[in-house]
Amino acid sequence: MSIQPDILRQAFPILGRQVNNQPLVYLDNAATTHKPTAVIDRLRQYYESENSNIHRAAHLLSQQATEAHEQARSSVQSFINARQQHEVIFTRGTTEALNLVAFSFCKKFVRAGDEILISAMEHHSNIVPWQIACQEHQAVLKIIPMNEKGDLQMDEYRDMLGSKTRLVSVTHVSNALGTINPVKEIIDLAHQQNVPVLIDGAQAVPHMPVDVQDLDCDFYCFSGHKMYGPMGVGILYGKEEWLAKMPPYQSGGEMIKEVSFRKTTYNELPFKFEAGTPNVADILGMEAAIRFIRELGYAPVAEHENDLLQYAIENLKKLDNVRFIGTPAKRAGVVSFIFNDIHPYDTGTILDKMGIAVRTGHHCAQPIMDFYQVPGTVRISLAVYNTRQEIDVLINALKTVREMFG
Ligand code: C6P
Repeated sequence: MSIQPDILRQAFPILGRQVNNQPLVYLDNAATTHKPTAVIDRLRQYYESENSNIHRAAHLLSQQATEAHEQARSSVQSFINARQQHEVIFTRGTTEALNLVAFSFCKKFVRAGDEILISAMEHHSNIVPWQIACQEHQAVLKIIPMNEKGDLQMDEYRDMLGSKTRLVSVTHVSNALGTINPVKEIIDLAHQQNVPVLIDGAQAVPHMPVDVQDLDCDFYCFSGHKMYGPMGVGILYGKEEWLAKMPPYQSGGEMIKEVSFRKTTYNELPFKFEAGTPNVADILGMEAAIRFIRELGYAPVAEHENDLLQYAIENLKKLDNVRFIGTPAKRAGVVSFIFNDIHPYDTGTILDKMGIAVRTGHHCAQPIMDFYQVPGTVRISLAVYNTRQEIDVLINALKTVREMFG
């Protein structure tokens, strides 16, 4: 069944509101997507009738909340086709998942002179944790270059892999360019040298199915709020063989087996990496978001979003004076551009006055802006509820922006 946005939109209450006295046109989905009623209702239901701390008490509410929490883990496991349930760790989001691996993996496996590879198109969350870890362990952070189109230079990558490489960490889809990276090839090449690979899937999971066993990635992470789920929850998938050897990231309740003032032993996976009370309600909300995506089906989602993407690019081109930032071979959900040499912030502010939400600036990817020597871009990012008509509104609004700036 193909997507029928007019019907689908009714499931998202916020899409009915006005912004600056105009119907909301929301094209900032890479920052966060809106939430369908099924997700909002799940949060309400949890707090109205299920709320309890988990893994801690003998009483019924706690038992039920614990079961629901672990059932959600199982839903995530099947969503990404992880081999084992305990390879799924709940985090606050992609950022925390990346910090967890950077801290814990590097503490165990990285020594002075070792190398970590990331790419030229990473979000700050997949740069700074590695910079800190490399500083801590006197390791070297190396950057896989990209070309003018915004595609990674795979030959260079192949040459960079070597006996000193301890880990590769790259994004599946660039949040600023939309590039879909050839992650399977990236992983295969690294594995030929016995190097593990982390994939930042924050911008992939909303748009395409992810099968971590098929990819054979060693770690994969994503956020609930970019895939129609709540904020404050995300996933780190890790192969057991790595997670079992890695030390805890944070410490406190839940991650321990036994504590005495003399010695503490740690809990088994996944709890070793889940210190403190988890965000149960939002985890259940994320499970509802997974259900929502599965019911839609990725094939119709991709078909609809690709249609919008091509339609947007085609019509932006007709405007003239649109400088596209990134023209990657394969793209998902994102178009970045500069319009008529107008500062992106000014374009974004005027669009907002017309009810259109886009993101402007560096998109937490400053090295990409440096590469293209621009202060920032206007970024439109799509979700399944967007329509061609909304793209028309955007294009007309850009014409007004052009008139205002002469
Ligand atoms: N990008 C954007 O507007 P968190 O904030 O932890 O949920 O996700 C961080 C993150 C990591 N990797 C990629 C590729 C991302 O796109 C993001 C978040 C948002 O592009 C907010 S800066």
